[in-house]
Amino acid sequence: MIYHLPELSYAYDALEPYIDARTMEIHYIKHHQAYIDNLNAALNKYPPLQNTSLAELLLNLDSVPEDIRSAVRNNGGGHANHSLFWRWMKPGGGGEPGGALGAEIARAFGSFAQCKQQMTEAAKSRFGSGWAWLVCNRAGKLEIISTANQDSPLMSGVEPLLGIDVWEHAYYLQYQNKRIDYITAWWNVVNWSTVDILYQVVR
Ligand code: MN3
Repeated sequence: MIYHLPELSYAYDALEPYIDARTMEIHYIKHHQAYIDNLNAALNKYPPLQNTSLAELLLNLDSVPEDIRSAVRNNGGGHANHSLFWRWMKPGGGGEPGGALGAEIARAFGSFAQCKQQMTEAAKSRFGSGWAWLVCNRAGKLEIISTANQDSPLMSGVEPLLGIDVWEHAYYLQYQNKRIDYITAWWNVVNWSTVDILYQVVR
């Protein structure tokens, strides 16, 4: 057992009415834990890989043994993505980023509203399961992208600054098929402090 469920810094019902308590509980305890269990099981077959950071494994999937490559990609990606996802939300979140991050968002997208609109569109139009991201790309520029399944931007050497999970397990109990309602609500719980911390590291 090398990877563990990170602590959640708020209660399951803390993000209501935007994210319901039952969804939070199942998402965290069942879905995230399953990614961790499957990742650990895969790495148990290759103990030396347990000393490699998850970011390194994801960036160099080609050098991961083929029989566990898909497991590492899906479950390692799932663990990396969800570990950040919980920190990207907080009760009383939302609003707009300030400081250097706010300035860079305005410079890159024209305005925060346009950045939010682009990310909302990426999240809405991601077919099937996946994520939409605000990332800092290899050229050091902010960009909106989306990925399928549990693929992480880290796989292409791109740093995720903010991500929204648009798998149905993230919203179906409360929003059913209305993904856009979930996305719209989610902006009210975004924890810009976490985004700012991540941006300080990559800028
Ligand atoms: Mn999820």
